[in-house]
Amino acid sequence: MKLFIENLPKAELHLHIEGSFEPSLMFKIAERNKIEIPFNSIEEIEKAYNFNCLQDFLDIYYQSANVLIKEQDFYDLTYSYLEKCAAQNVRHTEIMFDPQTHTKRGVSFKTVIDGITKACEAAEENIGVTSLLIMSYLRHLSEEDAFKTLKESIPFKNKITAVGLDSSEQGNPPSKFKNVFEASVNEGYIPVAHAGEEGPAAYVWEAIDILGIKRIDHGNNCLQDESLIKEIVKRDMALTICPLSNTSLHVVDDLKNHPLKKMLDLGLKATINSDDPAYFGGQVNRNYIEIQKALNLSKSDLYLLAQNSFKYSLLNEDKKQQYL
Ligand code: ES4
Ligand code: ZN
Repeated sequence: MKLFIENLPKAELHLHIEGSFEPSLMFKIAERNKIEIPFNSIEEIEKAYNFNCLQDFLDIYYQSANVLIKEQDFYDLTYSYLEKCAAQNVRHTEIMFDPQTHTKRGVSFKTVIDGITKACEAAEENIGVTSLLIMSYLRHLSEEDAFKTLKESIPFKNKITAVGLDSSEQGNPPSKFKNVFEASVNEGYIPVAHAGEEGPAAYVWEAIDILGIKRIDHGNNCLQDESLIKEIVKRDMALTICPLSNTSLHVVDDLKNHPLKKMLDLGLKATINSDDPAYFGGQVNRNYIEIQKALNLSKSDLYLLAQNSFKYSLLNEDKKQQYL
């Protein structure tokens, strides 16, 4: 099974580039930028990666991003992730980035996007991994702040395919971002959002009905509402499921109780992703391997999940056909 998974061509549809920041690279970049980090060793960092909930994780995730200052830092971060894609037979990836995490600290939007896009272009050329970008708004900040980010993105519009919504879900419903999503769609960005990770099914409804999202990040809690499940199936929307993220953040108590198989049985279009691989104990292939073991998935389940990853990518139809 392990070999079957490793050889399976796949796409990754839910990945935060800041969450791919491995401790070894963090030390290297902190040193060259002469920034103090509150850890003395990789072991100390790994020990700190023990989370009770989403917020616990986010606190450390934003702190780690503080060492990213220069275009080269964003380049190295992104290229190092794309090399891991190539090694895992991940042929295509849709990378989320959080501009506000960096612009809030005085790093310019241009520095962030130039570093990331140059790495994506080089990786496509050198190792054949294709990618596109999803600019994610931080939902714990105001809609006005998201509007500022939208405005900053306009000169780089041709490098960005979609907008997303991430960070602390509870208390920050999709409806808070109604206007900025509408404006983003008017600029040509495809809307997606994290919904139903820690938040209720009602937030998934809002993301669909109010933000008009085309794909649901996580979406686990849609299972609490039968009419919602029906609607998602009817609209043929995919869920980007992240098994090791779910157990790390206690969204699911044990992989053996993960609802993935149930989702497939209900006709929901699930995909397997790593979310924040440097923090949650595994890249995409590890997510496939662990969930296969826990739920005793068959080869045809795995093949379907990998097929879904291409079918529900945001690539235009022509490009998508090359993978299907
Ligand atoms: C995230 Cl797992 C998760 N959920 C919400 N926001 C995020 N940002 C990075 N990882
Ligand atoms: Zn996520």
